[in-house]
Amino acid sequence: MSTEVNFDGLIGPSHNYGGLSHGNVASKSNALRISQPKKAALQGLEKMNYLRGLGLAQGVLLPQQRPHLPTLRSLGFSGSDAEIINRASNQAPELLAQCYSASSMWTANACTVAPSADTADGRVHFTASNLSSMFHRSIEHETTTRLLKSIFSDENYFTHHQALPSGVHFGDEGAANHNRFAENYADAGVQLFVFGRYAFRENRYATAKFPTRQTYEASRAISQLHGLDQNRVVYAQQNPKIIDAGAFHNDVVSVSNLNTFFMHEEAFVDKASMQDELRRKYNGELHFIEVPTEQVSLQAAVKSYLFNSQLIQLPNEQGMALILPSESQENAEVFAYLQDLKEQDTPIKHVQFVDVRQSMQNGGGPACLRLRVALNQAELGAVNSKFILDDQLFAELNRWVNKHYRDEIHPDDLRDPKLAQENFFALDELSQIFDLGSFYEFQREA
Ligand code: SUG
Repeated sequence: MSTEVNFDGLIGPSHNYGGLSHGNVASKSNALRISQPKKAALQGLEKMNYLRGLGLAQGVLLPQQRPHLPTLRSLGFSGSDAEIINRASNQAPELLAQCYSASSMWTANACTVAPSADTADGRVHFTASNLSSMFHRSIEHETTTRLLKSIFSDENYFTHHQALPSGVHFGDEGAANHNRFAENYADAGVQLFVFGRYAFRENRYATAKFPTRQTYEASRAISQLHGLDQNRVVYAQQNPKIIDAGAFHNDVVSVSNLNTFFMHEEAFVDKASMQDELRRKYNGELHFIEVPTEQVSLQAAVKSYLFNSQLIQLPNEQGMALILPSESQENAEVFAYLQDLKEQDTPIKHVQFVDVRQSMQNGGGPACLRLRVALNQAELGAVNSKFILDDQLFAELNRWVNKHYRDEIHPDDLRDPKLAQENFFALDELSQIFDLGSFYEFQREA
């Protein structure tokens, strides 16, 4: 027996709207608005608990240290914490903002995971994503690797790889561009790696104007590191048109679960070959649910995040549920499509909405906030159980958020060293809740 555990990113106390992601429509259009970190984190926790209530195992990944002062130090800012912040805020406020993003909340980008049923050595493999395309995200992977190693520490079951070499040629955005198909989570699957362009080979199709964050070379390297059988791997290129419409990751235009692939009809450059190859390698029945442009335009798909939903398997033969952002309920075009979908005979039997608006305004829907890890019973037993949500942890994290988080952060608040101090104080207590010792850099510097 295997299950899929969703590890959601706990939204950090510095959640703010920096407008940092070129090509991410929501991040750009909400740039410099006032954020609500407490509300954001509580919305995230509610979503986790909702999925747990549906009978799914739910995990938690911790926020990273922000502001990330080690990065500012490496860029030549020196002195005490307050001095570094004052200097950066006077000389380069744009760098301070880069080091202040709570972007590690979007754990679909934390790493790529290969379940043990697919790997040559029978262990679960993890590779933290280098996130090279966006500077504020490129500083996540070291801490991500450290965190994953503390949760999945048993080397009999788990293997961790360093992030790929940095630089845009090996730009890797993790599970957000990766799908896996299998009849059951325990079965050997077929993995689909979606990329935006070739970095070294000539591109057959025009490439997008917006950043194409994932390269073929990165996807290929991950599949090799994870020891996958190439006869059970498919690589497919995302449609540049859709990247330019704002789908900076493939999980903005498709989502899969087990034998089902829910996608926008324009998501791929060569959909027919991708589907043929998947069918051939899968060797079983696959359900493709394609949403036509006629019913849901690219703009509506990107605005509503219809596809950035979680497609989950409910227990007790209840079928699959699509867990969507409330923005999909409010978009007339998308909502009409969903009514239609419910009438169709597909594996998707339920449609539910969750409110993660604070994250959505930075371009992160329900699916961005979670990392899927398929585990068998022995592997699940080897996971650090502190990171699995139960009533007690849910209550503890709500208490912690309510105690430490600000109601609002205005972009200018980042200039105040007091905010950094508050964040570090909160993270110090968090590391104790999870028994992590001196996990954060500021704890080791003291
Ligand atoms: O990388 N937004 C994130 C959103 C990531 C969504 N993830 C998936 N689709 N899987 C990004 O663009 C915005 C931060 C800011 O502007 O303050 C940001 O990083």
